[in-house]
Amino acid sequence: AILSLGIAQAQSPELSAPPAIDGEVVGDHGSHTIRMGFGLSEGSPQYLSSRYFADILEQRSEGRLTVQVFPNSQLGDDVQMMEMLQTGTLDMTYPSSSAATSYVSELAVFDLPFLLPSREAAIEVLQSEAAQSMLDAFEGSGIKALTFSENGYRQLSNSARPVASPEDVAGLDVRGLTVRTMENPVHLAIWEALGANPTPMAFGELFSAMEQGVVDGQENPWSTILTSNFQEVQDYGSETRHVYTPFVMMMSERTWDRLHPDYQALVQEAARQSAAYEIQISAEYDDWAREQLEERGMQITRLDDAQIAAFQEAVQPVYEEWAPEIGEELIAEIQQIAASVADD
Ligand code: KDG
Repeated sequence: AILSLGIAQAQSPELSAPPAIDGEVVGDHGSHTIRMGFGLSEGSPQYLSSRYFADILEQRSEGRLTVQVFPNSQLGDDVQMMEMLQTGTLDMTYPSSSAATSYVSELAVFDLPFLLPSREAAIEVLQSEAAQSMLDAFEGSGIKALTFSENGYRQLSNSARPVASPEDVAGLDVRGLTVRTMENPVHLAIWEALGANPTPMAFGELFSAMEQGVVDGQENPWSTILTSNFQEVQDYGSETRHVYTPFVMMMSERTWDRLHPDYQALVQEAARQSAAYEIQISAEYDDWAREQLEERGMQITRLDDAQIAAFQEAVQPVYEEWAPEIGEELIAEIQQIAASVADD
């Protein structure tokens, strides 16, 4: 039994420890249990940082605020859980921004391909006023958006063939890859432009869809691919970095309104602190995950600048179609923030 445990517990990366919890203990304003659900699994940076969020609340409320974390889509998918927040049947969820564009259309700016050239630029954008206004724009929807954090750069994986070009996605003599996407129209447009057959699907259904051959592939950060064991059903990976996806940590407005203002302030502070921690370990985890995937037999294709440029060119129609919809001004503002980091 001990041996099999050893095998099940995959090696884990060396991640920074969460910062010590400091700050005053908040006065007694009653007890609350907060239930938070999301799609990723126990090993993920998202999960680890949500545990840190729980610890901050618990310690600083002397146990009066407790957080129950439900990973693995146990309570539903991103879209369903946001609806549960609106009706007050769930307190918190933590989806990709891409799942929330029907609430705040500006969030779709993050779905534009090859928009954010580096993590540094992406993080600067997440901390900008423009990003804060996107969180504020949830007001009135039944959802209180607390903070952005990092899902990360999305990479293509598939079970059919190595992919180094849009032609490999589209297939010349063979059919185009069937690629699962999030339920987001910009993502659909990206994979259509690349000649794939995009198939939107909830994250929780993805592993078995790949196992059964319903889809050939999917796209997610290396850390998600590893913590979801996708390498068991995906032989090929390509470092496309085609989209940088944030997460949005959010609470039901009904839950928020029930909390004493001191508790609200604590929740908001803990959300920011745990997001900062998540962003830190997400990068550490992602590098390690790529190595691990290779060690476990995934053949990963790294793309040089010219190869990336070919992908960029192929997805230009996505900008033509979506930029007017998302807002040329917003896109320019985000690009400017990103460029200010690159120029540093
Ligand atoms: O916990 C987050 C997941 O529910 C989901 O948002 C992950 O990027 C994701 C995907 O591909 O669905």
